[in-house]
Amino acid sequence: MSIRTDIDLLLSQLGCPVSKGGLPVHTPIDGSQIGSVTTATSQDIDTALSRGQGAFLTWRTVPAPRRGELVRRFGNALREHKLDLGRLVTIECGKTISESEGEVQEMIDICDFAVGLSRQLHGLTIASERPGHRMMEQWHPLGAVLIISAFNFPVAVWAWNAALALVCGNSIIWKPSEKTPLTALAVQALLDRVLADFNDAPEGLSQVVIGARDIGATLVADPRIALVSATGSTAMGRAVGQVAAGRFAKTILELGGNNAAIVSDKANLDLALRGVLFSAVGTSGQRCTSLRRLFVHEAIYDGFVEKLKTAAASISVGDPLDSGNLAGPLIDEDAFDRMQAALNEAEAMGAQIHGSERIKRSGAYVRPAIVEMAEHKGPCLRETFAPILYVFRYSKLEDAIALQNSVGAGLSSSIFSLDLRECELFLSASGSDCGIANVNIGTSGAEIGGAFGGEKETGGGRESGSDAWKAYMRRATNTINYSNDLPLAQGVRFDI
Ligand code: UN1
Repeated sequence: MSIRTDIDLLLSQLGCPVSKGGLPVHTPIDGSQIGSVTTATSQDIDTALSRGQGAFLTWRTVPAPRRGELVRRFGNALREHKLDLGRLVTIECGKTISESEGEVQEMIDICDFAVGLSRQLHGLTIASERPGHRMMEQWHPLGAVLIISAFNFPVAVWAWNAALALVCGNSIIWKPSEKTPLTALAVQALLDRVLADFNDAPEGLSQVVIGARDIGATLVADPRIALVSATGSTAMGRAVGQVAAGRFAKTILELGGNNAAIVSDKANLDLALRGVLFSAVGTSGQRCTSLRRLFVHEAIYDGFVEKLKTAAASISVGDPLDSGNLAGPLIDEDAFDRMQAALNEAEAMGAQIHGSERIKRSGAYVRPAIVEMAEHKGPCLRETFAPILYVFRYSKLEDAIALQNSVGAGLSSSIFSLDLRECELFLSASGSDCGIANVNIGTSGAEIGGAFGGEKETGGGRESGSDAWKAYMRRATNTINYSNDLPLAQGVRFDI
């Protein structure tokens, strides 16, 4: 079966009408066109914003556990269609089938989490300093939430936001990457089917708006959007953050990473090798959590790096629909060019490059590159969305931690060590400065139960688990006087 036929079949199984429009959609598997979609006009955007706002006004009055019931049903629809949706993700963004099914599982997991949360959106009761008074805080729905998602996690990152936003009483508008609009339309079609059978859901509760950057910019600037949750590059986040700040809108920014791992001489080296490889090579280095820099202790450097080079060279890179492959293609030729540019820059600085050969077939298939660097400079200071792992030698852990922290991004990090003091130092206030700091696992592949996001140029936002839901609500502090007096706080007197 051709990919084109496969995709039409998948879309119909997912209940998504095959649309035709002016924006062509390509598969990175062989670069061929697999469809085309319609981009939103300014009238469409205006209509979506008004519908989104109208839907919010109704949805916020639906009891939260009932909102959770909608998300529960959606989670079940995802369970039912996990394989079809996973295959669609593979075709549209090129990650392996196992990773795509994992991505849909991540959607299911966050739905389960959000269902439980729908009965736990609670605030505090606070002791008042005034007699006959009580203080409390409540969390209320916020408004229409704009979700801007990237091609590399075309559905899971939307789901983190959508599931929480919906149980928190908000409406959602999704601006997916223009590289992966079909998965967005398919997911929306699944949700639409659930919504159609759900009495309390207002029209326009969840909408998709397809288009390029300019459409995202129009949405971000509009006062009908209460919260912008954007995943993508630091440059995109800087632009989005500034426009949103100009009108005091809330933001959750989940931007670039330049993630590092430290392999100590006291590590379980076999385990470290596997952890490093998955993080560096998985999703062909196109996760925001992908491992990009590796600090290896000098006492084990030669042996470990030799094994790493051999293992990286043996990774089967090829058709991601073939479950025997561990890595698929890069998203497009531009991504390949950016990888080459970074490698050329490293080479000019005297780095030793192992791997990185282009595999001769249509599509941007490339072997992972292990790049031994003499200095922590140049291309390793920025995120290149490709399987490049820059490797450095260290002698003192404090120095490795300082170098790890010396880049702009602050998303994910890890240490491989069996020495308690080393691990605790890494996790301490003087350790990793990232939003995610792991021990004896790699930098990628986080579970949904924790808050996901990073510091510095990663944008500071937190999504997914823990108390990330609070960003999707507004906090109201209430002071209630049940006495017949009116004492003022701080002992202030105002006698009339
Ligand atoms: C992303 O790359 O934007 O932790 C998200 C991970 C995945 C999510 C990555 N659970 O690698």
